[in-house]
Amino acid sequence: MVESSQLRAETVESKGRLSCEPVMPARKVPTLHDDVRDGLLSKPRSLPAKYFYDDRGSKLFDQICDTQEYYPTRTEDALLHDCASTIVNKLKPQHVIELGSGASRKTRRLFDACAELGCHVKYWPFDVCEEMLRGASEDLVGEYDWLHIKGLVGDYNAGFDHLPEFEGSSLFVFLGGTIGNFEHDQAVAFLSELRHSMRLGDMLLMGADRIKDEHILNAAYNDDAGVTADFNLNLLNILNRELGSNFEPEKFRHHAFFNEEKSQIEMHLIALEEQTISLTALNEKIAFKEGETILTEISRKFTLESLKSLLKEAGFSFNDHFEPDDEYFSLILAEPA
Ligand code: AVJ
Repeated sequence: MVESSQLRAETVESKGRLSCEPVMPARKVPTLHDDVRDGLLSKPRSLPAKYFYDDRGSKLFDQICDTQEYYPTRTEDALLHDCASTIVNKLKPQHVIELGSGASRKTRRLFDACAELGCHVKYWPFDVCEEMLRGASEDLVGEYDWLHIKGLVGDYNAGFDHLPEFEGSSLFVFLGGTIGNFEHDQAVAFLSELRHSMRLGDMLLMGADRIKDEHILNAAYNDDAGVTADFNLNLLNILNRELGSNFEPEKFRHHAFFNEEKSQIEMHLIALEEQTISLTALNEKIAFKEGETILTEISRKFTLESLKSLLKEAGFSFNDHFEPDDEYFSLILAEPA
């Protein structure tokens, strides 16, 4: 009896520290239909990488992170573990705003440091998926009894004009190396826009993957168990569902390689045979020749110098940098210039 009422009180109490609100888009973002018209119906064929993450895609991505070959997630996590208290000490933030927070797994490293240093921040996870956001936040308020969370439901590709006002200093975090999914110009535009919503004294903590031995890069996107291949091919199931198309994933093959000239991993789906696909929702057909490819993702790899210059171009000044001994991954701290 006592136990269950205590449990109930705790749930009510922690619920009081958690709420969600929508973030209005600052502009219209292209829909999947738009992106398919622009990217898939013209050559060279491509689609933005953001469409991978339906339920199955998100689960497959989690599985990728657990493969032996995919080093970025565990490298970034260990790095954040090591530098979190330095960062928290430096900024003493009142707010942590995370772009694309997902399951907020790595962010716990920051909260552990906050707890230790008595820096009781308010957390603002920003994600398109409200269900994921609520689930992750409920766990977090249970784990950290001082943590207040306001979930921001929205698409960070639609701009930051309608973010709430954060009173006091804020740490913006953009982890996972997702910045690598953007072309250079897109990355500059995205970061400049973010900078404009930041105030003097705020900081940005960004994770980015580094250029390294080509074999290690290639292996990370070609794991032996074939999880990355399934993740890539799952995009065709997503298209079938959203567009009423009739892709047969077995008639395509996963292909990922490091394009040294562009310093990026490219993931492609290659048609194994000639085939014609109907896109019912768009009233269009696509004729694939054997060997024709769809570029489904770029994942750019940086040097410390190229990272610094990207941030500079976006109006940030360098504050600090953290890397492991093998220099596999970067966490870079920058502030509005
Ligand atoms: C989540 C975008 C950082 O680019 O490495 C993993 C996605 N794609 N394996 C990456 C991904 C294939 C990942 N990011």
